[in-house]
Amino acid sequence: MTKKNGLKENIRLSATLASELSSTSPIVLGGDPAENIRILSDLGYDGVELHWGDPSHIHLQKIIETCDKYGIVISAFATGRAYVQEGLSLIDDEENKRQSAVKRLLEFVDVASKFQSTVIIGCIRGNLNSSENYDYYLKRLAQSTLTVAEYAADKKVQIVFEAINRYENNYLNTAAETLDFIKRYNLPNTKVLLDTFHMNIEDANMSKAVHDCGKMLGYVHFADSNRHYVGAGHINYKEIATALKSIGYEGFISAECLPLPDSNTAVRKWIEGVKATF
Ligand code: LER
Ligand code: MN
Repeated sequence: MTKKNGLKENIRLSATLASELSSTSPIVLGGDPAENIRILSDLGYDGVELHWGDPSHIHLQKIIETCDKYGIVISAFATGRAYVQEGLSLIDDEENKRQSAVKRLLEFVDVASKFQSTVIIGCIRGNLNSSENYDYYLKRLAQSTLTVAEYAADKKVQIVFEAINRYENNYLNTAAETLDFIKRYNLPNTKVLLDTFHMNIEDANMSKAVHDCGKMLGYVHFADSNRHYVGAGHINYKEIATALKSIGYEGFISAECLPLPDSNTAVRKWIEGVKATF
């Protein structure tokens, strides 16, 4: 594993990139991928996390050429924009729409398999109409996710399922719920994604959540309590770093934070904050 970040741990650092910025999304970099990848490389990042709703819309050729030039990898493909922009949901009551969401994730897996990247399942899980039908919809989510996870296992692509706070998704909010979902339905090749911004809202004890996931932790997003860069809020990152070290975490930690006060400052301060923490 090549690593540029200088941490002694086998942890690689990545940052979120989309075609454009939005003031409400935690995408730290937007616009020209080549320029953004160069900026990440200069700062000592190892990877880039791509946020597009449809993998066929990503100018991958340009991204790959630049990644190769600077020794950067595509850490993960995030898929939530397919829900936010097109309404694709893994629990849709309309079977053809549910299948469209599954098909989209299979397309992401196909692309990810070329780059040994992870595929993130976050808000594409959709939202429940009512909490009374929790078990019914959880089973439907498991059925959808199983199709994706089995396909991904064949292609050696890791799937990570993200615990997301209640104000964005109305189920699977805590680390424990997300871990239990993966285990209960025996989802192959699927691990948990913990995002410190969501954990700060949902998990009573953030380092316990990391310990409870243990080897089932597959990917991490770092954004501070206000969703700014690491160090801009009140999350105790020392405790989280200690927990990650003690479970022997060896995956990516990605900067999924707001581009504030501006993208360049946010990516610089984020990596300085992480290095000061480990
Ligand atoms: C996705 O990783 C996430 O954390 C969501 O909150 C994006 O809005
Ligand atoms: Mn996240």
